[in-house]
Amino acid sequence: MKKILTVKAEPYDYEFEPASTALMIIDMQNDFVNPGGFGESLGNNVTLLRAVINPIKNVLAAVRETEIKVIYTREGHRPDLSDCPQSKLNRGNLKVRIGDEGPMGRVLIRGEKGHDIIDELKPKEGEPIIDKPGKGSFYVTDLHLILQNWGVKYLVITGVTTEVCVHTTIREANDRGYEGLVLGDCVGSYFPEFQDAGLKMIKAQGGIFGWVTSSKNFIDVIKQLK
Ligand code: C5J
Repeated sequence: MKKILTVKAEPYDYEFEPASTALMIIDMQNDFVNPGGFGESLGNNVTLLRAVINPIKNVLAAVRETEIKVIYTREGHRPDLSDCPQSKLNRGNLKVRIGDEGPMGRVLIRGEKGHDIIDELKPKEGEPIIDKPGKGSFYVTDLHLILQNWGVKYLVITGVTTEVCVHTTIREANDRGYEGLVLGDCVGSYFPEFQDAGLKMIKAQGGIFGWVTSSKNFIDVIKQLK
């Protein structure tokens, strides 16, 4: 028999089947979250993003005790930049551009320290990493294929940044028929006003893109699975 759990969420309770659920951890990379990375070189304060590390760590620990799957993403490019559109390279007329040498190696380049997942949230064996060249996790990746092969319908979404890669991903997921739940304290933005608006936009109009809740609400419910 199917086991269905219910989490208090907005705009209304979120029902999900743990066996068909995956936790997504989006772009928790040194380049976005740590000082000296791409995010900071754009003039951002990384402290706001670092606030999500502990809540995600707690969710990850709880999820790893259950049958819920875990999947990571990283934004970045091939060393020869052949998968990076010229528009993305040029945008912003920046001092430090994608592919340039930085304190953590070449910025947003696969294989470099800056591109990798932060030490606090390293994936375990069996938790795939999707390398994506864009903001959306589905765009030119095998994410959809993996989720379909796993039989996943419910996506619990965490990571950075709220209004960019998290938003693009939940919109893409929504169009593909997934039921997305964003854990509000596990997604972060460099801009408090975008964090606020970003979460409101997801749950507006009856959950136009999905649901929003807290890590505590989610953990309290999945504890029942132990
Ligand atoms: C950005 C992301 N903000 N992971 N990437 O460029 O949200």
